[in-house]
Amino acid sequence: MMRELHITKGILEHHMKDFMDSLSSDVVIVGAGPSGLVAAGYLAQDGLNVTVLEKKLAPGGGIWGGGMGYKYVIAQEEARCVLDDYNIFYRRVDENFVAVDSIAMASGLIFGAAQKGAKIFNLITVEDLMVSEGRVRGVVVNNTFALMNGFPIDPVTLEAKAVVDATGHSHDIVKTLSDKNDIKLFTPTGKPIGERSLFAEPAEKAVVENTKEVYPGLFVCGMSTAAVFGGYRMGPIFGGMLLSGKKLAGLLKEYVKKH
Ligand code: 48F
Repeated sequence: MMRELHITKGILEHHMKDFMDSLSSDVVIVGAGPSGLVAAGYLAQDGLNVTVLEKKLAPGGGIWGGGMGYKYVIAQEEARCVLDDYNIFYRRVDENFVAVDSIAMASGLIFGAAQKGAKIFNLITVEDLMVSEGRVRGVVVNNTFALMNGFPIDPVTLEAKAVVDATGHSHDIVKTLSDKNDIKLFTPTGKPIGERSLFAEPAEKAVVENTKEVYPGLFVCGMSTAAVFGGYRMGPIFGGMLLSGKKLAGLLKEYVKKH
């Protein structure tokens, strides 16, 4: 017999189990765009406890819309290995580039990261960080609807050995850290430098190079690296995002062992 009670109980029990498992993660990734999802999948595949927090209803960030709503994005040959690891299909443009259906890529990265074991939560906004004794120790989270409505509801906290700002252009997490605390980031000015106009080739290189720790316990990947370290934007070419996520996973595997 179908009892509605069982439906509700099933949802609450499983959600709460996942959320309890995320109270203390190896890595919390803020933002479920391409770079964050790729990092999450590789880290989870290696057995780390990874939590991804996405403020919107649909994870996927800036992938869905392709270029100006035309639903393909481009990836370089060097990044094809990530598409293959996530079983995402593509069509060849020439020997250097492939074209990827943006809807297949967004859904493939989301499903791939979840299937590899990352816990992805939507409708949760990271509004602040836990900072003490010179390092980031976790995130302060709230329900997106509460924030959208301006309700005076206090947030809760999730701790992590490492936190990642994968929030894209807005670099919300690094910005909040820098604005609210008298600290120096690992940038030339000690502050976020700000993103520069579009210049695809150097932008793609820089996004991978600048995937790194920006303050003890806080890492950046994807487009937030440009805002933090003063990189160019690149438009709808996504190889740098995929390779940034892959590089970050490599860095964090070692980092988590030491912390
Ligand atoms: O912007 P986004 O897709 O991140 P990315 O991995 O990729 C950038 C590309 O999509 C594109 C590009 C490629 O050439 O330039 O822009 O750097 O995804 C960032 C995600 O973070 C979420 C936001 O909703 C989006 O899905 N986000 C932003 N701030 C917060 C957040 C926050 N405070 N809490 C939770 N999620």
